[in-house]
Amino acid sequence: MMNIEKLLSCYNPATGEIPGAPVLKRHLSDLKGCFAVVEAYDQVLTQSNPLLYSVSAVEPAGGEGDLHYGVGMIMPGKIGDEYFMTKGHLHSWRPAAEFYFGLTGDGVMLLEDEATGESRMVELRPNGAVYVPGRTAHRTMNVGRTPLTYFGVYPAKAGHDYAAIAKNNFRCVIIERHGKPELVERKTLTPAARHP
Ligand code: S6P
Ligand code: ZN
Repeated sequence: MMNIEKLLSCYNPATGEIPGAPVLKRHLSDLKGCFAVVEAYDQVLTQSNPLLYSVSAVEPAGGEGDLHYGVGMIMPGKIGDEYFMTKGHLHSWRPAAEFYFGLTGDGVMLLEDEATGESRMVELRPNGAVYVPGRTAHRTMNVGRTPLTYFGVYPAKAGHDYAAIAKNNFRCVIIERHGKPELVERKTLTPAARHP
């Protein structure tokens, strides 16, 4: 049996912090190529490099049937009409699914089937659980005005594959239209449509 430190960890749902767990922080400069409107991205970056999100990860064991979890916090904000978001990834071990549980704030997840490109926007809210199937790229956005925190549980051997996203990005983009998040195809974002 594992020792008690590995069996129990306590997370702060307001900040996403987990005492003793490593924290990964990503700033705007770490998300080059993620936002659809490059001019808006570059313009903000010339003035500041805000923290977009942080993730604290707990990895009690790395065996075949083990699980890991991460608690993420995404700050509120936008680049043009696009919300602050995560880089997004596929799992290196493609069959690995994942559960996300909303803790605080208002979020959405963009899910994209790797084989078909089929995309869905799913709400991530307190008391809501989002199932991310295997072979599905996932990216999370804060669509509210307060920090979004969430809890994600995934197989220990899932891993992160960022390369596929860096190459092709997601097929769709989630932007704010009339005060609400909307899923649109990236290719429809002509310069005119980008700045209504
Ligand atoms: C891991 C899980 C999350 C993300 C986190 C940050 O499988 O999906 O813990 O790592 O939401 O996203 P990203 O795309 O920067 O890893
Ligand atoms: Zn994941």
